[in-house]
Amino acid sequence: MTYREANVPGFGADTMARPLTGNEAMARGVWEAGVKVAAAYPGTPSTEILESVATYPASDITAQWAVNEKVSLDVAIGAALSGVRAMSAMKHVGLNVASDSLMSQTYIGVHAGLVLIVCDDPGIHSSQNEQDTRLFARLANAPILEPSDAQEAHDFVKIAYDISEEFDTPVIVRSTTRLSHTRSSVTVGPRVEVEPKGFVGNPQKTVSIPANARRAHPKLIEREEKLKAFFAASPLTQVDEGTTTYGIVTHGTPYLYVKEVAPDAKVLKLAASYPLAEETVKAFAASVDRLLVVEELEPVIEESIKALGIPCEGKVFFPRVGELSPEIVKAGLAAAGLAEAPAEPPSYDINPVVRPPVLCAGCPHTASYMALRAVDGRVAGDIGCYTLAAVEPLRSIDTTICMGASIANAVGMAMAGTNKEPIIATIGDSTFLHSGIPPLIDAVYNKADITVIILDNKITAMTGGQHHPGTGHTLRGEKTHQVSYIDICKAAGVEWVRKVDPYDVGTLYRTIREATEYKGVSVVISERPCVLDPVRIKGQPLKVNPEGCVACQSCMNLGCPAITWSDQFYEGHRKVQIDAASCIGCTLCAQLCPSDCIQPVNA
Ligand SMILES: Cc1ncc(C[n+]2csc(CCOP(=O)(O)OP(=O)(O)O)c2C)c(N)n1
Repeated sequence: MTYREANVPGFGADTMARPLTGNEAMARGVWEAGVKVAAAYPGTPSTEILESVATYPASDITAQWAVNEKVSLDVAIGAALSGVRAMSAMKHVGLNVASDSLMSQTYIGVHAGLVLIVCDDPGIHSSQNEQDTRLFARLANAPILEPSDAQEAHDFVKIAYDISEEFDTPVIVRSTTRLSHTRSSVTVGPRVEVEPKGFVGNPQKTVSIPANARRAHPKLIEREEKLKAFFAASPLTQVDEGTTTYGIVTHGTPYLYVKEVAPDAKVLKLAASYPLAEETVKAFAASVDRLLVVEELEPVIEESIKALGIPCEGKVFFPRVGELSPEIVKAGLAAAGLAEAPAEPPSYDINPVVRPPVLCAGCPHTASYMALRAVDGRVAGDIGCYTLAAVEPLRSIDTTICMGASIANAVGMAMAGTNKEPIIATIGDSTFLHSGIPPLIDAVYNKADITVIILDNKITAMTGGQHHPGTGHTLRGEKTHQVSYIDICKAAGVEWVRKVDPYDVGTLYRTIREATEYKGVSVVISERPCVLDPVRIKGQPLKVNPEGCVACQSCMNLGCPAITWSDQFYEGHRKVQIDAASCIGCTLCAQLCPSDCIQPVNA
């Protein structure tokens, strides 16, 4: 029996079905739950959650980009403690940034409902790792709900608010790339207005000093036990009857794969890997001859079941890395002797041409990295579109760890002394505001000899073009204060700071060279809007005059997708041509061309 069949309150008034992605469905659930304050920092696959929330009226719900995930969660915490339902959304690695707040918030509890929507990325489609948020939930003692499809994504968000308020805890709703970005039919309902409760002054509860935290910790453990009992009794924890020769415990999207490849199996679908519905698991294990666990990424459920003294098999048959799929689940069941070995993987008769990711035609980051190649120093990189400069042909980044790491990495390199100088950190505008300012202060404070290049393309491009405090616009498009990077740098104590237009190649090269010659912290702000956001830029395209081209490949070094090889040759080498449809007329190639054979199409 599902929670819907059990008529869990809130699901009687279903009105309309519509095709929604998991992210849109969760946003709808947030709005329906009467949430008043929503904040997030973008990150694939979670970005569209807040963007979808912002499609609901501002009079119902505040939707705002925060400068980073910790700020987003802190905003939501402040709102919840002030008595209104609140939401904070982020990708899995965003929770690393927000975790400091979460670890204490679980001690403090909430006043009105507080839900974190965290989207994992099994398979690393667009991330720097594939950490499993369920481990964070266990570490923070925060219950985690794991929907399987868009309908559950919508429903579980609403249920999460009830759990949050009943048990006085923040609740995590965990999605994954597959769920966040898959569209399916979702029955939605109306918004429930929740009366604001106001802030209740209670420092013993809300001020996390040692005396209060000591009292709170045992309560946290008690709450864990109560939540175990809640999930054991709740129709959220679902048993699908089937053959009892073996039973499968599963969760989230893997539930769908299990149902597809083992339709006759007895299945226990956990709505929460943590806290474990222990009594249900015990009864389920006793009802089958053999117990298997099918879970994506870490053996969270498997280890919890084994800790109860119940034998089960999981990661011995199913991989601990990457995304699961029906084929992988079937292969695991076959390895366990419970299914026929799968045939060859299905062929879809598609042989896509391998197309490595590249910076867009006219991307302003391109010239900055060309200039860095010329300097030939040690480059600590960061995360954003510009990370693509790590690969050929730009190939000018030595390290990339996580958002905001570049400047302090460069400080460490300067302290250690590297076999290559100068030492340069490159960082995007959104990333600088996210977590680049404290390390810049640190660099000046500790007298590091580094150059920082702030790649200001006036948008968070990597995740699809979101506003941030450097764009001067809010998520809902209202004008707001626009921060000045020069002022921030000066306030941090940087004495050498210049702004340069990366389309002016000569000045860019000279400025970067001068910056690297300065002793101390120098900052170059390479400023030019992204060619895609907030407006798509399309200038007059350029063309190559084939007579003049000497096949020197200078323009090819840009890695511009508009420049390709032509059929003509010069002394045995291929000449180049420009695709007018892709070219945006940035003129970078024309500036690099030593034979002056690149001109506007209409020249
Ligand atoms: C902690 C964390 N949050 C979010 C992301 C997703 N993400 C990667 S880079 C980036 C920002 C990129 O914007 P910017 O620094 O302006 O560079 P651009 O892509 O515009 O060149 C985001 C949001 C992440 N990888 N890690």
